[in-house]
Amino acid sequence: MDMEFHEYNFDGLIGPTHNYAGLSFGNIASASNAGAASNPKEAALQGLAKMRAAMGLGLKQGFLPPQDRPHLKTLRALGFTGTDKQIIEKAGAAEPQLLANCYAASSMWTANAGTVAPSPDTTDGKAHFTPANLAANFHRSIESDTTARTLKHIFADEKYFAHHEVLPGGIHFGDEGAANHGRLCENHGETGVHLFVYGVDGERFPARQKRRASEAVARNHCLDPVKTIFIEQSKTALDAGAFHNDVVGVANGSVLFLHEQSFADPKATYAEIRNKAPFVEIVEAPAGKVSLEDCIKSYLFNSQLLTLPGGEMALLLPAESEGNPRVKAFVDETLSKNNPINRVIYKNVRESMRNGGGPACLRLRVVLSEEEARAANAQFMLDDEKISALEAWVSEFYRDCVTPDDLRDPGLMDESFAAMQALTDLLGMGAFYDFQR
Ligand code: SUG
Repeated sequence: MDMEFHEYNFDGLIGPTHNYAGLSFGNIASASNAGAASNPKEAALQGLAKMRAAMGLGLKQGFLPPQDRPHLKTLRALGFTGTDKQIIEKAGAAEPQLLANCYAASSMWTANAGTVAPSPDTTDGKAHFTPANLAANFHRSIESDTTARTLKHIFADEKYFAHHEVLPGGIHFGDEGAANHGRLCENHGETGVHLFVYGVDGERFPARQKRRASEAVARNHCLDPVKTIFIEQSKTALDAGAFHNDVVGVANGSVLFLHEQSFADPKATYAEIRNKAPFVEIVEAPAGKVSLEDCIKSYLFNSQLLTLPGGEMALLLPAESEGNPRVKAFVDETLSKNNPINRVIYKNVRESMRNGGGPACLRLRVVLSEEEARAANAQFMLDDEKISALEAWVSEFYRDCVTPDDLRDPGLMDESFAAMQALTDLLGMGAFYDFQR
């Protein structure tokens, strides 16, 4: 068996209805841009340009397709009847905010699609997937069915891949996927140590990830308890706007890169991490140099921390981080110090950032052996030809402006479904989406 493992980043291809509806309580960017005009075409092209940049570094890149929006199946379940057009008109007149929930392109943030355990870490030697229930926000909770279908479609071979049900129980087992999960390892193919970060409601904002959800995922994924750590997020970080832990920290390989106020009890947590993962290098930003507010605005820690083919690590950061002098200075200092991080690239993903989604939110990491990668559906792996085809698809079908009022126009639905039909044709997916069934 071929034992070479690589990290594949599966980015969310940003969908044609990307808009700013202020749907996510506790996500400051989402709230402050509510009602603004979005540019779906620009958003999707920015996302693809980020994927190109990662590929340019010699990294493996895949993508998850967007979901069908507006989600008519949800609107029908909520009692809106008639033709597709009538459903949009009725919902738009009676409950415009509900309609906006059913129009969200939020499946782009695939760090929230689910949690993944690579095969070197699981007792049955398969890669395990649990789609996230995203119960904390209505517009995100309606993603999980299609996400489950998508993951099974791409990782279909039961010889290599195990799929679990979305966790039951709504917010009692609120699960936000990989955005609150990290994996430390000496090499991607060695058994990893899993960090599961959960929250407890703050004074201002509710916690989305529940400890018992993280525990259930760890059980489902057949992880060795000696290699799992459950960590409480600090309420200070949550209340400052870190609605997911990946806004204040990221783990890759041997490195944990984070803000000193990420965890409720950093001292005990670092001790446990050092005990279970003795190889770890903790690179911490002191609040005196970079405040939590700077982190939330710049998304410094929502970077992709990437192991390059030569073994060194690069940070892929949003342009907002370069624009903040304290953050930029801390990045430069990190690069100059004796640690594996010695490259940085800044990318413009502003359309996503304005809804609180940085580079790390936009990708789901899946560590695969070469054999497992060959067993995955090649349609969702990127090369130059495929990424050019997706860019052409975006340019043909996407609008460059969507305002809240536009969501009431059934014409936007027609365009969105035409785009999704063309995408399923391009990717050989058949009648995949609810609107096609
Ligand atoms: O769940 N924003 C997303 C952003 C998710 C970011 N992901 C990670 N941190 N991994 C959310 O809050 C806003 C949609 C709107 O308001 O229109 C939104 O869903």
